[in-house]
Amino acid sequence: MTQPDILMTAPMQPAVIAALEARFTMHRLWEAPDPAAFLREIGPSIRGMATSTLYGRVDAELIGALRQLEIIASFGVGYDQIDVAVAAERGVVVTNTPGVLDEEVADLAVGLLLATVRQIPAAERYLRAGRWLQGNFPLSPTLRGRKIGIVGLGAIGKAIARRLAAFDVAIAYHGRTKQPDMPYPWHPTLIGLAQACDVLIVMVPGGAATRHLIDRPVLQALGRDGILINVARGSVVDEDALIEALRNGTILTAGLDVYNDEPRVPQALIDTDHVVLLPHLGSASAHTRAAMGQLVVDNLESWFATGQPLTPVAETAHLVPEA
Ligand code: NAP
Ligand code: 8YV
Repeated sequence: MTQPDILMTAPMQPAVIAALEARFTMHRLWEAPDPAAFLREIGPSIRGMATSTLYGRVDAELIGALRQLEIIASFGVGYDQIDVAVAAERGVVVTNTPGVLDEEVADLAVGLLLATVRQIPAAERYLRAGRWLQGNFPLSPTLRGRKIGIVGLGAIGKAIARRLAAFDVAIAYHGRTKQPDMPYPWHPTLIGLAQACDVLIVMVPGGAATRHLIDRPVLQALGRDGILINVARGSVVDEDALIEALRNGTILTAGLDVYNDEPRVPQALIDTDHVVLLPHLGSASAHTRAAMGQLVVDNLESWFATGQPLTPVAETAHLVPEA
């Protein structure tokens, strides 16, 4: 029996490539000297795609070039880089990697919060520069007595809230819908949450619906003692407004894992000593990245063996046949 043809858009871990090559005929788009010519040649035979945010947009043009495409298996839980509306219209199922990374990303978010409020990276730079010999590192702000607002109390937001319970801080959240089974106060508006809190942790999906949700008025509402932590997507925060707010003291500081134009980070942020900047590390442990890669493989295998994907995204779940 012939093996289905799979297109991998950008390099994944060697174990994922090996697992897919054992079961499928794999085509490597990133190695093609002329991707357009490559797609014209192999596009008509492609039935599955393995992709990730590393590749960039999976748009109407790419989906359109693959006339027999049945499934797009994406590495990562956020899939804002995929034009899911076009995929759904074409009857193409999209899968992501939820569940296997929640705890890892929540660990990172809490670590970033602590690093930011207690200025851990700056303190380490201070020691390494030999400055302790001249005197103690200045006293930092504190987490004590803070009210933490989680913007997007989904799978990862809840894992963050569970961890924060141990820090004896007040927790509230904003999302489009109230979650009655959650013990934390819900704020129907983001401005309301920002006014009530002095830390915002952003954990909503990216994409058009959440673009610049964190804007100038929200930062003003967060206030002079406010801390912004963003582990979601760069697009959710108006980066220019944030830089201005950090510069003029509208908010105290920020801890960021994600940016608008990764891997390019605005020089104004790099030059701001009191912010903590990470290079999109949320899920980036060997353990969790292996689990995410395995779920990409499992989704493709399951689809071609049984017609059932394991973790279809909501927008294409209706395309999955009844089991
Ligand atoms: P999830 O379970 O789908 O939760 C998303 C939450 O956001 C939901 O509670 C949802 O509540 C809320 N939400 C969605 N749209 C909203 C809007 N327009 N306004 C306000 N709230 C909104 O997703 P997750 O698994 O927790 O992941 C969240 C995101 O984190 C991912 O999509 C990804 O972009 C990002 N992420 C980043 C990293 C990293 O490495 N930095 C790693 C993993 C994930 P309602 O439906 O009630 O609004
Ligand atoms: C990954 C992520 O860094 O899952 C997500 O949405 O942002 C991260 O886990 C990313 O998907 C890797 O391509």
